[in-house]
Amino acid sequence: MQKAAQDKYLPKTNETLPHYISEKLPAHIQLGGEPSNWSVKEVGDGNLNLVFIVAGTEKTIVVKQALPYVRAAGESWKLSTKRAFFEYNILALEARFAGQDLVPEVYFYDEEQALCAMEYLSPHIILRKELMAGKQFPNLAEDIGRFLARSLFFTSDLGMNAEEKKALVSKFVVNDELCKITEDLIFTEPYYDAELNDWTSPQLDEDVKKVWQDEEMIQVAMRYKYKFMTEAQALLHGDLHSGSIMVADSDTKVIDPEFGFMGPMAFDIGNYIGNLFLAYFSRPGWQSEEEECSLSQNWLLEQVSKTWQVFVAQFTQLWADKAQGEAYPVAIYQQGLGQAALTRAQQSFFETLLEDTLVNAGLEINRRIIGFAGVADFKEIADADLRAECERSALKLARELIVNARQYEDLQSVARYVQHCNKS
Ligand code: SR1
Ligand code: MG
Repeated sequence: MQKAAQDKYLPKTNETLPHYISEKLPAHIQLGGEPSNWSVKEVGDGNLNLVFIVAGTEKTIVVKQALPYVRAAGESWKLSTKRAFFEYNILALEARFAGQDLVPEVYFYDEEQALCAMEYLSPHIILRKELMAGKQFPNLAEDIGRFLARSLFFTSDLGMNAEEKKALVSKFVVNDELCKITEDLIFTEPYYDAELNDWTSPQLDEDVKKVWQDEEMIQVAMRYKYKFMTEAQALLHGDLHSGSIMVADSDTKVIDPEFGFMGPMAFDIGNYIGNLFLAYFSRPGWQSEEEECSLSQNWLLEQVSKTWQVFVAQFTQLWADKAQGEAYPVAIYQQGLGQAALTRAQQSFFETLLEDTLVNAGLEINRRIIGFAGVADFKEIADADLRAECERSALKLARELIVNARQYEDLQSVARYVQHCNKS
């Protein structure tokens, strides 16, 4: 049977959205007033989608719709609208495993329209914007550490039985288009003269050429691209940068998991930490007063180590209390070799994870400075010489993290190197 014309995918507009929503919203979500009087604003400033804020007299909601192309690049860069399916399904899994308090509530999903209606987060603001304004959040490390520990543990072979875990692998392996974007933009393009690359030129021209000739660093980048493509360890958010997190004074919400799939845990952790380092190196562009600038940088460094500490502590606790996967079987450890052997196995697990996290953080820094999709932390520093100076220090750290990750036993020693990059 032919689909009714009104069911076919069509990008929504401020005019068409109210009527559509009024028909779709579940009965317990009432915006109040007549749909024709609802206020609708399209506020999407990300790279991919339409995002509307719809307000009635009683309630406000957010509606996110995938476009059939990359918004930031224009209609010539085609992208299927399938990503709304991944976003909807991953939000549900994150609510189940990480906790509903850490992600927005979803009201409905329309597969045909590639659209999700969800909670309007207020007074939350995008974390990146708040970090650029020099703001600090007392619960941030605790919340993101918990998000990472729970979402990664419960969807791995430690916290989930093999059958359910393999079903997740097969459900999300088809997020191939967005994975390909990550494979190209993070792991490949920054390492050669790719058309979409976009750095502060001419100030960084020589620095970027050096990157393209740096075989030692590029070989590691290629090794981690392969890991990204082949290691289905746990369900990733897939794009956990500071633009995918919204914060209020003491509340944190992780949004936008459309890049999610079953991949290496260190990718999510490294992505987040890499963005804290980007914020760190951008500070001189936002705070010219030295003391204020270094206070804010110190807070960012504390966030890096605290997030990792919370992650490790909570993941270890879950491993003790909730292990039900096939990996590191209970029969071998709790009933066999004993607790000391399990502790040694965990130490080695976290050592590898820290190394991989640092490499991924370095790769994230490089891509945001050399590649397509730079970050506002740097892009919005108007003085290009100052911006390039900040970016050069970040590139120095990125190289160190990628090439020498194994030499760092903890994030405190990484912090000392960061401070050294800042001064040189
Ligand atoms: C074409 S999409 C560019 C970037 O935006 C998203 O937020 C991801 O970070 C992606 O790499
Ligand atoms: Mg996004």
